[in-house]
Amino acid sequence: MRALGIYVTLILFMFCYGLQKHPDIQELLTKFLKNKKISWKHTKSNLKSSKLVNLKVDILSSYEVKGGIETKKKKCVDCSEILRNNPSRRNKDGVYEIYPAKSMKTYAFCDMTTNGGGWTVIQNRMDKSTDFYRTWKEYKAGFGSPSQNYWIGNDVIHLLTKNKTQRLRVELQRFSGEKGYAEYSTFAVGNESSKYRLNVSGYKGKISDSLVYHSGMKFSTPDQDNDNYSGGSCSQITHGAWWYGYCHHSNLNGKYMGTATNDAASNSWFYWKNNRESLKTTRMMIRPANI
Ligand SMILES: [Ca+2]
Repeated sequence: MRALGIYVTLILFMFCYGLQKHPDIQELLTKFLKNKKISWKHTKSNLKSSKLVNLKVDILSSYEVKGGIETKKKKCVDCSEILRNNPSRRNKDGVYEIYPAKSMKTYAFCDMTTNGGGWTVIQNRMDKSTDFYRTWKEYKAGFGSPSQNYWIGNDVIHLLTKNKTQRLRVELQRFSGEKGYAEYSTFAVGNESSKYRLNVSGYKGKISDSLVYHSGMKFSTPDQDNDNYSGGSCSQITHGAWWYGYCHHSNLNGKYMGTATNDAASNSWFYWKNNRESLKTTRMMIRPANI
């Protein structure tokens, strides 16, 4: 609850007999401020005019009112809901609190700018300070820092994509500085029992599609091989965690090389330049399709 101390002096013309508090003031102010808690006191009254013949007196009264405006913080499911409930957040990118489920609070980076904003960032990489070669449990729960390098967590991604059709936007930057993006009209990840199976389709963008190949695949980590390659673990071979098939067309959780190294283990998006060049920055973010 955010309490806002306020001081309001109301000047009211009243029609009454003698010096007394107006009985309806508290009710009026409560309604006006939509408050639950208000304290008020009558500070002064001055005689303005009188008609003694009719025993009627006009009083100019002042009231000092102190109250807290009670703003019950809404628990927003994702960044699009934050923006819908608070349009002043537009163009204010940053880390916000979200509630993918009623009892589950987490922090996400919200892109409140791109194409109208409201994007919940689920993956972000900008340097090599965070290791992305991690276990199933770590990918399940998420890791890193939302304002820097992070994976929001497979459970969160599942919760955010299970009820509403979500759009996915992938934004990439090469070490040369060149930028590009891909968008998908449908993106969903199943629950843990499905091994976080990916469902993605509807590509459009500037960097060619390198993800639809992975649709229908299960998620794999170094300690869980759920890929289609019987000769080994794609996750271990290509140093990442992804929806590997036989093995990958994209590997955004692969190794951050620090230079444009062409390597199967690098964090790459193959069909952009037809190579496995390590990328300088990568971002995956989702937003409901119907906004
Ligand atoms: Ca395998």
